[in-house]
Amino acid sequence: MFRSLALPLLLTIAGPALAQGQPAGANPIIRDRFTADPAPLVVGDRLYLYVGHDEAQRDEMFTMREWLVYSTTDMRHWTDHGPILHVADFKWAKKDAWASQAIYRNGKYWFYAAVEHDDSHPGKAIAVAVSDTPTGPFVDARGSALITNQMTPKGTHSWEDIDPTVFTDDDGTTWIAWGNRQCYIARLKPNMIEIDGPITEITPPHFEEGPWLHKRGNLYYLTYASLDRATHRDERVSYATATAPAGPWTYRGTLTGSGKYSFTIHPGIAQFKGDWYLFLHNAALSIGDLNGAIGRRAVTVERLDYNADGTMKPVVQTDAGVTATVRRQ
Ligand code: FUB
Repeated sequence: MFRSLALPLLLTIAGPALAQGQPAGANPIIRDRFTADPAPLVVGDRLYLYVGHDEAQRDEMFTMREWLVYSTTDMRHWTDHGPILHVADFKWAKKDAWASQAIYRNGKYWFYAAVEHDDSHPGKAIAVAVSDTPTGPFVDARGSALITNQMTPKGTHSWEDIDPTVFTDDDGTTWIAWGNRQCYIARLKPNMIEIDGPITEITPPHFEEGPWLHKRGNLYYLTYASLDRATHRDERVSYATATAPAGPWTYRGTLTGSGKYSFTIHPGIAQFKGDWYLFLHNAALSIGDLNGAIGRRAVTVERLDYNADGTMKPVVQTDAGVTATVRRQ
């Protein structure tokens, strides 16, 4: 269906060499902590990257208590702004600082994230926090969950309502999509803390989790972690396109393979200073005696290119990341 990725014709290493012998900006881009579920947000000439902090010890699955934010102006050098929010800041949540995304609207920064709700609404839920700046401090914007497991009764498992992605269209409507196995979409009210109207299921083929909405030209993209259990053990990234956020969505196939050593993968897409980027995570980082694992991931970034018809060119995950200047045919 798609043109295959042409071999790089030109490779340039940029930026100063790091102690480990990796050029600045090579993958993984954060090396002193395990990070997952990257969500970029461009504000002026700076790109902010919101991530979950993976703190799993030994063979723990996920131990995630807080979200961190980093920023860059050149896609090579990253500034650590520290933790911006702890799961305990949502008084109604029990645990699990899972995937998130921040968006700017009405003069404020809105941060949507998956957490585990307390026993009043069992299951995963989606929280919303607000700040005057992209680096916080963020505070719970509602004092309750925006979306609970009980609001999507079709789902068969308790972690169905995770991984929010938010996108404001040219007409000013902000949409939120989310899900695990089922993918849902709804409008947000202009106050950004309430769902406006119905929740619609838009589950594309092999949808597993981690949806990401973006628009380029007149085309909408729903990019997501996919799992074809008949053929693959680990998630890959797939995508669908549409001419309206509510769909219908047309499946466009896989965008990437699996993240190195990782069951999960999580796309985050942004256009920055004229180029498009695809953020992902893998489990290829070791820190001290802790190796990468399902709950010890590392965020990466690759350039994203489009074909003339709007489809995205398959992305090969590399160690060089954006430090390689790639010219495609
Ligand atoms: O990081 C915890 C969960 O794993 C995320 O919410 C999913 O997208 C997967 O990456």
